[in-house]
Amino acid sequence: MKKVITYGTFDLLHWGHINLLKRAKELGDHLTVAISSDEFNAIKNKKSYHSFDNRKMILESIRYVDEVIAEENWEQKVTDVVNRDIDVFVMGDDWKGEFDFLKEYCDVVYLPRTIGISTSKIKKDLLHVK
Ligand code: C2G
Repeated sequence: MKKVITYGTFDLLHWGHINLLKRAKELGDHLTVAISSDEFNAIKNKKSYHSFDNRKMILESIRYVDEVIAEENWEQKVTDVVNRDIDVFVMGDDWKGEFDFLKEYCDVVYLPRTIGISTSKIKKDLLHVK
């Protein structure tokens, strides 16, 4: 079984996230998503609208996602890849190059981001809605 993993906050889930998850799953047979905890989000200077528990529940309902785990820190990726027998690590290409150190342990794939949508765009656009 070819195992894939990806990491992210996945707040205010949108079609750009789904495009990423769909393509990640197409790279193998099993997709694990590591969702940033609320505490790790603070380290990333992100405040998500939905709590970790609710973001986890939403991700677990997606057909492309087989398992959801917590992302607590920047350092856990090697351990996750080794301990979970991961074959492919996937991220959107806004992260291109950032995780090449994982090439020692698995394939590293950066997929083109979906243009025209982002959680911050949603928040900004909604600010002006009456
Ligand atoms: N993404 C995408 N297209 C968009 C928006 C997001 O492909 N329009 C991808 C991102 O590239 C990322 C994933 O969706 O691979 C999740 O995006 P975020 O929730 O913004 O994740 P991020 O804050 O970048 O966290 O350790 C890695 C970090 O946790 C990544």
